[in-house]
Amino acid sequence: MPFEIVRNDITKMSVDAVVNAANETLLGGGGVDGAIHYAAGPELLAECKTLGGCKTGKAKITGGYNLPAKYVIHTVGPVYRDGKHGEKDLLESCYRESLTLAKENDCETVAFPLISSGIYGYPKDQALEVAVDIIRGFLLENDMTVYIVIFDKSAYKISEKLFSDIAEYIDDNYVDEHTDYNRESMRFNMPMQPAMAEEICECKGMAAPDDLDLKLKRLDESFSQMLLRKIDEKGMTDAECYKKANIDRKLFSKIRSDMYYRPSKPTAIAFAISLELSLDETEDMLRKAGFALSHSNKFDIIIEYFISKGNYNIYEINEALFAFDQSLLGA
Ligand code: AR6
Repeated sequence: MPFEIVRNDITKMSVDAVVNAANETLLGGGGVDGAIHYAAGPELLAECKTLGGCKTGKAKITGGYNLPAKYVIHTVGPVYRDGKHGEKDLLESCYRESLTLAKENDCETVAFPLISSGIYGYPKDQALEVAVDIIRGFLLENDMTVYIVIFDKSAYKISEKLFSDIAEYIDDNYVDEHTDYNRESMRFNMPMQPAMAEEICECKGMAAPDDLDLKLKRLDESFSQMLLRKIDEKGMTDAECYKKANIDRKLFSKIRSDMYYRPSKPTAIAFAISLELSLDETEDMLRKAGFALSHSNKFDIIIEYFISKGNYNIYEINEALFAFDQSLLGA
């Protein structure tokens, strides 16, 4: 998955580079900075001393020493005052500069903490929004796996309004398996097979009309075939589709070359989101992979919430899924 939000201690991440939320001296401090220096050992400080500090919004790279990561990218986030002192531009610059350094050093995997959102006081929901925006833009042009590492889940915040809207939607729609039985059994009913439908037409002395013919053929379509057809119909390129789906190129190639590929449910939904399918079309696509959306599952209700609102931003959907402790969309 090119972009992922994970709960972890960043010093434990086995990635090419971890990003450190440092200060302008680059000589260590509290928060994630202290944790990284502690885990990397004194050689990290020795190298940092040779760097001559770093300006706010900029980034510098060192070795990772005793960390599982090969490199540490030190960036200095802004101290948040009131949001009117260029804080957002500076924070955006931290992510951009860090990603550029990672790319220049051939990193394939990079892990970020939520820069400035601790001691420097940047509101967490806004800090997350900035991080996701810049990372998303970067991943449209570059192949890399980027993690946002959340240390303390209770401190993780999406916008209050979105959170309460989704919570309300879940409350309104969440039903236990029992009450949902009828609906579920209807959803899981097998679609009519082409031979069966043809037989019915024959019995009734009817010829199957052209559009029925087409529909019947589509019943036989595999997930992979439907995906490729939809990409064409939407006038998208393959790359546009898999990037928007937060799916990496390798997995997409596998699906493309294997007509019978069975994706996981989050992968199948990620493609439906990327293609901006309606709820019915999404159900159709899921069925091809052997899945359905259900009201006895929070994950499904959250997906339904976003599709029904016409919001197909997979990054926002993943932020919300993470906030509700659900698995994320993508590979
Ligand atoms: N792994 C992942 N995230 C962490 C970890 C960890 N081990 N520890 C803390 N966080 P902060 P800032 C989260 O305060 O706001 C230092 O003294 C934390 O919950 O580390 O940019 C520097 O030297 C928060 O969400 O960085 C500077 O003086 C996020 O990391 C100053 O703090 C950033 O919190 C920088 O402040």
